[in-house]
Amino acid sequence: MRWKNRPEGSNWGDFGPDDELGRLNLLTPDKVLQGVAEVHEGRSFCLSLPLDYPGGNALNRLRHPPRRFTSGRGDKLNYNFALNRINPSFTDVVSDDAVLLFTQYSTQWDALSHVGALFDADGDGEAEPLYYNGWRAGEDIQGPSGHEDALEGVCAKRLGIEKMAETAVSGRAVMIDLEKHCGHERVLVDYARLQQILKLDGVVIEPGDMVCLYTGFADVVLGMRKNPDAPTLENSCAVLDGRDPLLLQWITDSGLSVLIADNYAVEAYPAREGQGCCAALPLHEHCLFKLGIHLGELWYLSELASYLRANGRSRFMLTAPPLRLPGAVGSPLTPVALV
Ligand code: UVW
Repeated sequence: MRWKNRPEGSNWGDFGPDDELGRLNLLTPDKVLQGVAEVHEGRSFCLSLPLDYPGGNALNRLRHPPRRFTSGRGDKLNYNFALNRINPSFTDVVSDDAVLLFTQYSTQWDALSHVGALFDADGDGEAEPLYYNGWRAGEDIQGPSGHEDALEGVCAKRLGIEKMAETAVSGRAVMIDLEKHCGHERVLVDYARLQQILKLDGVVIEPGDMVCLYTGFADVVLGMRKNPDAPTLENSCAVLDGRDPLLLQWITDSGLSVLIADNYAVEAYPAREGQGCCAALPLHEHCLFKLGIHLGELWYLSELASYLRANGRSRFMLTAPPLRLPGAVGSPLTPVALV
């Protein structure tokens, strides 16, 4: 056993001592069939932003837009390259490219290795840096030795995003339409407000459902046409109140499998002030560290949300695997909804 004590409110060990999937374990074949049962019209929705949005780095100064390169062929660029240049009888024209991508710049999943916490799991009186299920920073999740470690170099040996990809992330999803009730106003949604909205809209969440929060934030981002300004980003649209213990308890009790939003961090960041020493990202701590709930951020939910709103529905089929990129702590993706 890697730990003697598990964090209060955590489910460490419940899915097995070496589990790396967390609540993805709830995406069972039955859950996929429940998702399939929501497909009535054969319409599909792309739930990704263009990956060069939000544009610039006003949202997070450490994350930069994708940069695209082309590979070389000797001193030539391997782009629009007519192969008759190497053999006059060839008729092909080829292009190759490569991308430098910050995995959490745009539409993304957070892996369970994205945010951990200091916690005394071995009972020696000293907190150590750990991730979900007690996997250890520096041993199970090793950082690169510099800025340019290759993929096969040191990286997350446990809890990498490829574990999520291997499950194919498919099943029934439920939309909570916060934008309908809050507009584009910056509203801190706590447990009471969330319950009110669920009741008003008749939204029911069952264990294993993938939960999506539509806030309108991605519409604000798209409207700024890749030139966003920080104050608008910081003051637009609903965010969850990660400091509300009742809201965190609801996440535990609902049995939701993953939590997704079209906003920056699902929760308010910075969070409102906490008491004493605590997580800067309390909902991240609760979901990624304690319960093994992957977080989806900056998804594009607008067209799907307006379809569901117009049709008095909240449920749909979702397929949303990340890149199967060994050891990464997050990933862009192109989620697909079917209704
Ligand atoms: C923040 O950076 C606030 O959130 P995330 O890392 O999950 O995008």
